Amino acid sequence: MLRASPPLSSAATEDGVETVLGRRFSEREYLAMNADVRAGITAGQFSSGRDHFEKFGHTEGRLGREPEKTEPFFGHQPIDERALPAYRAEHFPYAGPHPWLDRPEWEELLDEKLRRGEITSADAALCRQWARDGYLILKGAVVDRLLDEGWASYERAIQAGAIKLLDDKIGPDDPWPGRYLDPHLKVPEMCPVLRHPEILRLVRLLMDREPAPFQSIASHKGTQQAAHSDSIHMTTYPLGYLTAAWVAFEDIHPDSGPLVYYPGSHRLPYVFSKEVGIKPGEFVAAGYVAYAEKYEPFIQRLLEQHNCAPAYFHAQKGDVFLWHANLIHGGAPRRDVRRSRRAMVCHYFVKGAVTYHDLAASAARPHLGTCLLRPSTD
Ligand SMILES: O=C(O)CCC(=O)C(=O)O
Ligand SMILES: [Fe+2]
Repeated sequence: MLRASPPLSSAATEDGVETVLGRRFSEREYLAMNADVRAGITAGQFSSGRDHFEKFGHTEGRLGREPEKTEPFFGHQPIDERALPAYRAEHFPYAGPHPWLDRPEWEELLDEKLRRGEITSADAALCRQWARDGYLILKGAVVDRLLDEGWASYERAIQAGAIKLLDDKIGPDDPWPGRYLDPHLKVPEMCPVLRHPEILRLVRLLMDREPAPFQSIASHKGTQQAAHSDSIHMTTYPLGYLTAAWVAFEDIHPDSGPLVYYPGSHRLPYVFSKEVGIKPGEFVAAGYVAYAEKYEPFIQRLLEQHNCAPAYFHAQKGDVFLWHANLIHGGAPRRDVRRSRRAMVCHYFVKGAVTYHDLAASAARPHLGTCLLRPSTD
């Protein structure tokens, strides 16, 4: 079979990323993202992913969108980030627009969208559930093939030493390693999960803005994380433009320490570092000590005061749990430490919001990588 000759614009780099027809191109990522191209190579139609890209893919948007352009800030009240004393919630105005399903008039807005034919009645039902409960469960949203390919590649990267997991065992019976932040940066086969069209579509629907995938975390086992809202870790201005998606890579056993959540808790007030007495700089100096001593008990009391009852995500493989920026959740105790709980959690901001970490008092920049196209200025 003929090998396509490299175009003059091609420039290979040490990690296999090339410039092809003026675009950043990686054979491995391209094949991971395009199952039909893999099939075409097997069938002898193309000699490689690059061959397909040069002949067809470059005109078909196969590398995703053009490098992300920074979208203009959409908040009602602009701020000068350079003048901020610190990236902490108390330094941002309490200004909107608040996410449409968090507004008091959300039902009118929803009826209007239905009347104008902008939304289907099935999606309207999802929006109502989101406004009321702060979460959605998508049964079987991710097909086995994507999960199996993603996890197998993750395991291969671990075996090859490209990904190093912390030991993080909670006892001699615990066979499972610790979590890994942003596996999609090392394992392109995880990108189709992070950028799953149905997850992105729903984030777009719920936020009424364009999603910006921010971070992924893979784990073989339950986290036993105490109840929290992600908004102290990943904060937006205007507030509320964070969505999380927890994707089950296997059937989840109730004893494995499933995701625990508190339906309706997204309507409780947002709790930030200042409210619980964590000083700016305290996290950088002492890590999670103040968080464990001040924030976690505060949230526990809040849940008790409001009689919030826990629920557990007893997922089947391929199910996805989407949660609101302020839904309180955590990891249930691992009653049987030998049981795995393979999952990847993905966090999405929206384009045009200011994003930061209230707890760490620092700006949050997207962890751009293999499947998150890097802006050319980066
Ligand atoms: O997977 C879990 O147990 C909790 C994960 C979590 O809280 C998060 O990633 O935001
Ligand atoms: Fe969380």
